[in-house]
Amino acid sequence: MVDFTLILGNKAYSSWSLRGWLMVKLTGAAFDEVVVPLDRPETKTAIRAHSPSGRVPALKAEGLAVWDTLAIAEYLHERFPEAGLWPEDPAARAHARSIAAEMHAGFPALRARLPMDLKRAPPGPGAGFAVDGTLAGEIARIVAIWSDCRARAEAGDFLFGRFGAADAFYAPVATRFVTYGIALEGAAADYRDALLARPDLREWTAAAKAEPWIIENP
Ligand SMILES: N[C@@H](CCC(=O)N[C@@H](CS)C(=O)NCC(=O)O)C(=O)O
Repeated sequence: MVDFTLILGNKAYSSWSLRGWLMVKLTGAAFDEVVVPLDRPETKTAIRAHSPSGRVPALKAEGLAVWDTLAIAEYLHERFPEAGLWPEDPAARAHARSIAAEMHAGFPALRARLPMDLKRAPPGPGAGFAVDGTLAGEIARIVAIWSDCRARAEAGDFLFGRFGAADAFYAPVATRFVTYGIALEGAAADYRDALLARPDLREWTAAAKAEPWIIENP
């Protein structure tokens, strides 16, 4: 039995923390949480007490710290092979790692203009966020990734069938599409809805809404 502690940022705003948390939840392992409020004078020092990078999430276990969501995914996959973080089939596994890495390394306009904000109320009908230029291209790329994966998936509701690490990497994007009023259709809309219906994401969102901290976003 290993004791895990997951170091997180605010649940309302820290999309990387959400990714890490969903992956640890998927293992079924018990874990403690430490939430460090972001965007404060003491934030960096508080995170560095746990995570040498000064960023969250970080997973503390077995006398070590594992930081960065990709490293956490690989650590959990090795430690809990039965959890299905990555698909069993090698080709699907390579594809899942590719799209997770693409999210990890890319989509700068999405991050800058649509930061995750679970306290934000969705806009009314017809009042969605203005999407143009680079952001439109990034959203089209995400829709293409989701649609392609769903067309290949033989069963289940997620990118490679059952929920795994690749879905955790795209889960915060589903919340952004709702809170910024970005309309989707077809397989991409169905996939967004499957993510949002998950009890783990609902649990995180309820905790996010109950947090006392507010960070102003665009
Ligand atoms: N590449 C990192 C990104 C982590 C990251 O940027 N986390 C943000 C919060 S979502 C952070 O720690 N910010 C701390 C700060 O800005 O002081 C990962 O995959 O975990």
